[in-house]
Amino acid sequence: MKAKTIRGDRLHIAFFGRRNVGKSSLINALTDQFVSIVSDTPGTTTDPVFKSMELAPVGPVVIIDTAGIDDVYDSLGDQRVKRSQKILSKTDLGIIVIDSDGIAGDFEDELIEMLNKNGSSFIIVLNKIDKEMSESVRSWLEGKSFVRVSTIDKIGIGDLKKRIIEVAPSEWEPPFLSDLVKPGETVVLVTPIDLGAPKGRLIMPQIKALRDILDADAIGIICKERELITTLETLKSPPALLVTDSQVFSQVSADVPQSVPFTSFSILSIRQKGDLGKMVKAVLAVENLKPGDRILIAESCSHHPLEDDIGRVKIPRWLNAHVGGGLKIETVPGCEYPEDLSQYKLVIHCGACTLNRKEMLRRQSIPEEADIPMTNYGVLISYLHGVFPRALKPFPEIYRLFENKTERKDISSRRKSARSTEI
Ligand SMILES: Nc1nc2c(ncn2[C@@H]2O[C@H](COP(=O)(O)OP(=O)(O)OP(=O)(O)O)[C@@H](O)[C@H]2O)c(=O)[nH]1
Ligand code: SF4
Ligand SMILES: [Mg+2]
Repeated sequence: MKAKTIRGDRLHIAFFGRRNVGKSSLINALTDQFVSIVSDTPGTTTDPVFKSMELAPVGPVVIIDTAGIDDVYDSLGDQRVKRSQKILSKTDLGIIVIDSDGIAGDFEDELIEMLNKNGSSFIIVLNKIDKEMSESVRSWLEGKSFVRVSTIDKIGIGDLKKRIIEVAPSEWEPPFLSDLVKPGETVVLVTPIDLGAPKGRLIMPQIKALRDILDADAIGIICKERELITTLETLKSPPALLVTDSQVFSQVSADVPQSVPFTSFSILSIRQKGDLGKMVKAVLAVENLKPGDRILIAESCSHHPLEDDIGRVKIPRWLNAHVGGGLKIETVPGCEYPEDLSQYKLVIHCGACTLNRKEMLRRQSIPEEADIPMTNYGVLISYLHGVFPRALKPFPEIYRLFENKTERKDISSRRKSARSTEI
């Protein structure tokens, strides 16, 4: 199958199948929302239904429900067939739904052929597993891989989400920031040029931000933290968004009016690569840490550590200062975690700039399955530097969960109480 380019910023997931197999029921169960009307009358969905949404942990998607097609309507002249076929060309990922006690055969084979021709990935879903399987369905499924669900008994919905992440085209990722600004708006980027900055170039998240600003037909202004106040003073109106390097969070948050939405490159980065909401919830585990607890810092590449390396020096120093010292912090570079994660009280993941979203979501699911909280550099630094939850304001769905949390005191005021730092 040839790889295809993803339409826009959202993964388009379309549900196909015969009438009454439970396409609309499956969409409602998967999204945990009422998207489409369900009824036992075959042919209930007559026109395609589009719903843009955030499907955790998959990311921003467009869910498309289609009219069921089968023998009754299966003539090429029928408008339903034409409309459903049109959807095929918009599909990044097709979900072919069949029902356990129904029939499956040529129609489903044709769907697979058309999706393949279109370069779209697909998943076969066997719905209504609470009912006995018919012979037609059993023989059609032979040798095929499929996900078993019952929307009535709410079985298999989690398995389908996992499969969607596995099968989603690997080049698919949500935007870095282009969805946060409108054409003509201004974005200010704050990038310190310190000893840690590479000579003569910008780093990947800064380049991505600049490119996304251009893609959004917005205006990008870039400055160091020392020039920020002057930069803001030269603007006729406040910027629509300000993005800073998280290492100067405290200073920048003091210089920027509360009304300006502001976040960091590393938070934008992890929003693009992983499930930001979960990373944010997990950061609250910091409050339960005690001296002696083991912490794992997971870096997804083995870069050459700098003198004042963020993962090996700065984060351990800030975290120990917050807890009162004595944490046992280990750093693991590369793609795999240590075998036994249960010994750790918290996993802190790097910005994942070398990973694609699929791989990052996989890495996020491993500590989650072991019930170990996992947060990330950008989220943790915002928490430790007193800009939590302010740095989440550009993402209203996540901010709302934490807006009643008061801003934490700046880390510098806590340092005095820090005991010895063990790295
Ligand atoms: N037993 C059982 N019934 C289900 C299940 N899922 C859906 N149904 C029932 O199947 C019927 C059809 O469901 P819909 O979701 O409307 O099916 P559809 O494929 O969208 O149908 P059309 O829009 O007509 O093509 C409804 O009566 C649902 O309650 C299931 O898992 N088990
Ligand atoms: S953020 Fe992670 S993947 Fe990117 S350079 Fe740092 S350690 Fe490597
Ligand atoms: Mg329907």
